This record gives sequence, C-alpha cells and structure tokens, in this order.
Amino acid sequence: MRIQIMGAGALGSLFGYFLLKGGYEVIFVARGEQYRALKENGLVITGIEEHKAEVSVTRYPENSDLVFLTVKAYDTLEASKLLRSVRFDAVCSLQNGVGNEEILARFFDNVVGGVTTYGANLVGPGKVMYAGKGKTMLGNYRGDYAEVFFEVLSNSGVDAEVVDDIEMRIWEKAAINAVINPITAICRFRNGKVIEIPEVWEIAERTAVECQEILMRMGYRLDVVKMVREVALRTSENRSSMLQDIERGRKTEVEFINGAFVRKGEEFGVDVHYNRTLLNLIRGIELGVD
Ligand code: KPL
Repeated sequence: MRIQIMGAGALGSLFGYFLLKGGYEVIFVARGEQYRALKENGLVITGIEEHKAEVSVTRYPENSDLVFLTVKAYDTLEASKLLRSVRFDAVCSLQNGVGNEEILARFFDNVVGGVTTYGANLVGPGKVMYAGKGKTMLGNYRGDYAEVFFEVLSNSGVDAEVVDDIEMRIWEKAAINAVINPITAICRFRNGKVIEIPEVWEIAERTAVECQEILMRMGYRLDVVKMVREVALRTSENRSSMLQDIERGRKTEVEFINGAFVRKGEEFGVDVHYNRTLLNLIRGIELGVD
C-alpha cells in the first residue's frame, strides 16, 4: 500500500517513519529546506527511538492509496487544492486546530478526522526528535475509512483507536492547545511552567474555564482545567508547537485554536476575554516577527 504524508514536518515525518517501519511504501511531501534535507540526507529520528532512513520525497503530491495530512492548519485549503490533482482513496487529518476536516470534506468524499498526542519536534531540517509516545484517535468525518487508517497505524506500532465522537475530541485537543500554546509562545517557556508559576496558572485557568463553558454550550461536558493540568505535567519538557513557530519566525495556528473559540464564544454569547487577549497578543507577535 502506498501512503503519502502531505506535510512532512515534525509530526508528519514521525508518522512517516512509523509507517516505513510497518512495511508501507511512504511518500514524504515536503517543501524548502526540509525537502532538500530529506532528499540529500534522509530522515534522522532521535529521542525515544534512534533511526536514519532514506526516504522517498517530493515537493508535490503524487497518486497514492491513502493520505495523512499534517500541514499547518492555515495550509489545509492550499493542500486540498494540490491533492485534488492526484488520485487517492481517503485522507486523514492529524493536524492541530478546528476546521481542517470541514475544508477537506468540501473537496473529498472520504475524510477521517484524527487527534494525536504523539510528541515530535523538528530539531533541524530532516531531523525529528521523537519526544513522546501518545495516543491517536481516529473517526469518520465523511465516508467510512477510519478503520482502514486504524489498521495501517496499528500495523505500524502506533497506539490508535477509532472513536465515534471525533468532533468532540478535536475540540477537546483544541481547548488544551488554546491554553498551553499561546501562553508558552508569549512567555517563551516549556509547557510545565504553565502550572508551575501561579501568576501564569491564573491566566491559564481562566482561559480553560472559558473554553469549558463554550464546549458545554456545544454539548460537550469536559473538565478543561483538569485536562490542561495533566497535559502540561505530562509534556512539561515540551516546547509547544506555537512556541516553536514563533521561535522560527513563522506564522502560528492561533486562528484555528483560540480564534475558533472566540468565534464559537461570540456565537453563544460566552465571554471570551482571555481567548481574545491571547489571540491578539499572538497576532501582534506574528506581525512583529520578520
Ligand atoms: O499539542 C501540543 C502542541 O504543542 O501543539 C501540546 C499538547 C501543547 C504539547 O506540546
């Protein structure tokens, strides 16, 4: 089976590596320095596992059986348009943020939503640090391919599960990201500090309560404060993806995380003061980065 990783950055490359280990033919779609490094030196995995592999890498998508989409949320539309020019059976998003599956479903019949807590950091072009084992949840968003992706991941040693409430899981992860990511990106520290510094935790807790209130209006009863505590503790040494983006002078996914909560909150008449403040601060930092 031929599987394509559309967006072979940190997480995409880690999953590509898992699939290679599982015996699948994997195509890594990457850009810029990452493309050049993967082509010239192969993929280097460090951290929990150490490995070096030659990989098949392209700049543009090719025909395949399945596609894992791991581009940044703000590139989903462009990636969908590129994918429209090739043939494949189904696509599974493993991205951060809310709204990716909705965009994909405008273009494709078989769309699987995915949420993963595996940790991966890009430590240099073509070099990925496998930072944390996690869990990957999959669910049908359109069509019926979740089981197919599940089998592929399970065969590759990935801890995966098919769930029937993927939309809630996506919002759940977005809530955790809405608290940890902008705060760590603004303060430029690792995830653990969010719970260690009382003044910072006060802001984190209030943001979490706002997210929880919005999720409740959506019909999802979740203890966001508790979840944030647990994730910040479990990933205390991680530099959040938003912090990594800011450090590299890149655009962040804040519009698809806090932006999504602000839009939902306004829809429901929930006060989104903290989410809006974090959103606007990150927007400011993005504008200041050149
Ligand atoms: O998903 C993450 C991210 O950095 O995007 C968390 C869970 C915050 C781990 O770093």
